[in-house]
Amino acid sequence: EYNIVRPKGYTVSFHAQPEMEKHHFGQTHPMKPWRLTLTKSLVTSYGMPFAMDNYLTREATYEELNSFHSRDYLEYLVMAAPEDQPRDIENPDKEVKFNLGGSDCPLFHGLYNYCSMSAGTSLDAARKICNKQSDIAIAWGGGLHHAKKTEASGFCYINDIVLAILQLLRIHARVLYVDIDVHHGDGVEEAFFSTDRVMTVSFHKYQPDYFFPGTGGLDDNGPKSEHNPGAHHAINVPLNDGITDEQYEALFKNIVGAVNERYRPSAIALQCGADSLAGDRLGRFNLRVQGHGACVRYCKSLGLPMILFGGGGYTPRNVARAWAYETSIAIGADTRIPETIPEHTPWREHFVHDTLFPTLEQSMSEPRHNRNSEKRLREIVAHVHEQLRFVSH
Ligand code: VJV
Ligand code: CA
Ligand code: ZN
Repeated sequence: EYNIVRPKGYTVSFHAQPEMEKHHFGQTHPMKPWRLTLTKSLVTSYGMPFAMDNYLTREATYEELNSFHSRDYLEYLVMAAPEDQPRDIENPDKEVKFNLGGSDCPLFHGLYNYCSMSAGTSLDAARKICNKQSDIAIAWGGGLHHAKKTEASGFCYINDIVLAILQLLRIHARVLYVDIDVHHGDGVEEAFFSTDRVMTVSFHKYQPDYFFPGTGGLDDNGPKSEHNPGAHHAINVPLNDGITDEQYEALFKNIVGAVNERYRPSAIALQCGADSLAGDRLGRFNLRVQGHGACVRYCKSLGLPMILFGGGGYTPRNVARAWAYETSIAIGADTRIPETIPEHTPWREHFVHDTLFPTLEQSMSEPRHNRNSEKRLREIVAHVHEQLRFVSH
């Protein structure tokens, strides 16, 4: 028997919009908004809503989206209809305009509503942090880190993270952005390229011309001009296939710990893309739910107000496991929840194995070869520490 209680003197808010989960990118598209329903189902069956403030979020307004995105792009996004989706079997990546309509960012029914709900979730989370009504605000429907000011990219149309950080900057002098999605957080990095008020740190698989989006090399640290305040305020941690929990956790604590000490942010925005888990349809790493969650636990231990965003994650059962476990970390119930998925969990059969923590063997037929040498990881750490010497206290 276990008991989920509200953490004392500590507020966690959970922001979601079930309407968002009903949207479809297309039959076989890897991005499945339904994974959010599966996540909520697990969070609820473990009794976690009792320990949080739960909010049904509103849609972001056009003006709110316009705080980052250009009018010409937004106007097109409002107007674009699924009928405009090219039906060119020969050339499925032919896009219409603003990188919309290709196979990565298709035009689908209700696209604008989907985008404004995702953004609304993250904006509501940011407002709760700004008003000091939450210590940790959870927005699993957000985390769409590739979207650009005037262009969709990599399944992302509206950059809800940028919108949320812009809200945090009204109150917070310095915001730390951390990104554990298997892809490079290029849209967020680019949006805050020229400012020293946001420091971005992305861990990702890096292999230019092969793995999306191809940016985020070790030497990409912001503008090269020393006169630009954004110089040295982008940290990239390029990784290879097969990285393990032990390596990732050590790297994460070392780098995020050093960044925190040097930069002294007053708030953290953490993108928790679950495509860095073992067995992900698009991912390459060997992380388990515990290793992924350890990053969230470490950020929480820094004692700063924090937003947790979703992001990638293409094996829905594992996305739900990771985000439910990370919700339990936020409320401090991670040591008390049972490892066996509760009997009464809706769609329990979708989890295949009845544990919250599948082994690597349960996650994939054959574990991926680890191509991260200890020597290379030490070089990465050394480079990051070198960069941080240029960041003023
Ligand atoms: O690699 C790419 C771009 C291409 C052009 C489009 N084709 C489909 C693939 C190659 C160069 N895109 C990536 C985008 C990844 C986005 C990740 C988003 C996040 O997790 O970071 C945050 C939410 C890519 N990788 C795999 C696919 N696209 C892919 C897209 C499909 C698909 C299978 C794979 C789109 C439709 C369908 N199948 C039916
Ligand atoms: Ca990343
Ligand atoms: Zn991703």
